[in-house]
Amino acid sequence: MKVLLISMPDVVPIIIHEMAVHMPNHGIACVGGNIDPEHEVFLIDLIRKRHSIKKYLTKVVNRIQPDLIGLSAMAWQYDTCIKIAHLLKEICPTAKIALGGYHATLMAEEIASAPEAQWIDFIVRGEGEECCRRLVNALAGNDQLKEIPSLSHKEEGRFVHNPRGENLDLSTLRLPIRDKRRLTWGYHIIYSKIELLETSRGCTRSCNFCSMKHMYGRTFRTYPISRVLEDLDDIYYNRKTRWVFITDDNIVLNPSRVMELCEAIIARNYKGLNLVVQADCISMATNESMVAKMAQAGFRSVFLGIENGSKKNLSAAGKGDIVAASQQAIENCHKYGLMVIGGLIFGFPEDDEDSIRENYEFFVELGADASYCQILTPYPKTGMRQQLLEQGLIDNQNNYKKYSGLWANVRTKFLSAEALQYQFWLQRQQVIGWWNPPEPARKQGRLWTSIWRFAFKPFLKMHYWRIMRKGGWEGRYQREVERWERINTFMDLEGY
Ligand code: B12
Ligand code: SF4
Repeated sequence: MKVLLISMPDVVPIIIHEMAVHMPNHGIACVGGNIDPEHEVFLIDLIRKRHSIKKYLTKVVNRIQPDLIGLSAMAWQYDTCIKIAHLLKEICPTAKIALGGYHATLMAEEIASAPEAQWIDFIVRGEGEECCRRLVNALAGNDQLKEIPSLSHKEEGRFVHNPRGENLDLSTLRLPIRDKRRLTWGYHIIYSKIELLETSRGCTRSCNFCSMKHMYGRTFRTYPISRVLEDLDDIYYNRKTRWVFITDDNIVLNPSRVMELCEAIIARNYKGLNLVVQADCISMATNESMVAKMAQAGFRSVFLGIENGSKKNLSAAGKGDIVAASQQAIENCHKYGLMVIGGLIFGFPEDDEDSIRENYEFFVELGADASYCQILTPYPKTGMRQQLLEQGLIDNQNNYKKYSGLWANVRTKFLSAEALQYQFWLQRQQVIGWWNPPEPARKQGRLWTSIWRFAFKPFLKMHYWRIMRKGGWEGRYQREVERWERINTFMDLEGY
């Protein structure tokens, strides 16, 4: 069997320009790596082919003639995913199409009964390695579709959803694909090569805006440390890549394991290794020795879910009061030279103009090095969505294309969705303003931070100054919104 796995081209410029970070999709790499070796597997990350999707897919699919094409999509990429499924059925009618990933998992029943089900043959719910491995074998005649847990397949033209399988034993999984079977290339973080690594899956915390509970339940599973090192060796020695983004939901849930993992990485003596990860504030605040060890092992940047400075909003998010923990976590990170990217969420029911500004001011006071700001998004099946539905605060319930964190799909008790969107943008410009790379960032990238400070920033300031002279803040905002609209509009997919 020939299997082609594809991730979506849609991107969000939440922290930085959409061209500045292009990472490979780890989901398709893991699924592909676990298909039995007698089958041929190819991977495509369409993020690297954003401007020629139809032409590129037509060329590759005609060359490979795959038997199965797997598509991976988050909620806000689903619209593009369906257009691509339609296009692929046109290019290669004999290929079967499987959907996997978050949206397919959370919305399997809805997808199965929607008109677009005509373009889809299978839905893989939850973890894909074992289900897809068996699916490929079944298509080769060596397994039975109806016996494969977590698979949705068609019988007499209608979808049947097999019962969900158990969470996988991570120690049994083979390494993800990063070799020539990956047909797209050029993955980078501000033009340094980057690869992805997974050391654990899941999270036991209870943030109610998060989709993870429906992927793995509230569980936390880890890969054996020897397997993590084998994977890191592949990245470091075979791919010759020094920047590694760790995809774990929350690597620090078990601090003693993090210590053990860091010791093992230090012992391997990788020179120039740079690790980037996301972590929760409480664990980073209460385990200073772990933070110190992480810095020693090569961790350079940490994304912290700070979310909000208001206790009321934190409680609405199911987070508990983490304000003091956020401060301590940042202090710990800075003490050991880790750059902190602080995640903030806006648009909770009680938010008004003042509280949005206060949240940005809170962020500035905290002294994190860069902000990652999103608007509260009612992802399908989350507790947050249910709460907001009950309060009548969701403005856009069904157009998932806008569910990327950049758009206001909700209103608050005091702001319409449009006003929330504008305040979210405006207050950010006024309170946070232009990014001034702090010392930890400058240390990590002297060249790009200098290019930003001395070339891009002055140019952009001049550019926006001209725009604002004509149209003020409103005029500049309208230009931004038009740009965001264009980012994920793919002209060659129009009509599908
Ligand atoms: C790492 C990560 C990122 C990285 C991106 C890495 C990358 N390569 O793009 C960063 C930090 C940049 C990021 C950004 C965003 N992310 Co993110 N991210 C994650 C995270 C933590 C891990 C993803 C991962 O690689 N997992 C490891 C792999 C192995 O697992 P996987 O992707 O789930 O794949 C498995 C299954 O889903 C399935 N599968 C997946 N695809 C397919 C396809 C087929 C054919 C099959 C059969 C199976 C299959 O099998 C795989 C193996 O078991 C997830 C949460 C999570 N734990 O998954 C959130 C998550 C995917 N992100 C999410 C979101 C919303 C975003 C942003 C939109 C946030 C924002 N507003 O900025 C952006 C969008 C980025 C972009 N593309 O422009 C949401 C998606 C929610 C949803 N319902 O769609 C998640 C689930 C977070 C959450 N807690 O809710 N993210
Ligand atoms: S800490 Fe992160 S992964 Fe865990 S529940 Fe909260 S948002 Fe989800």
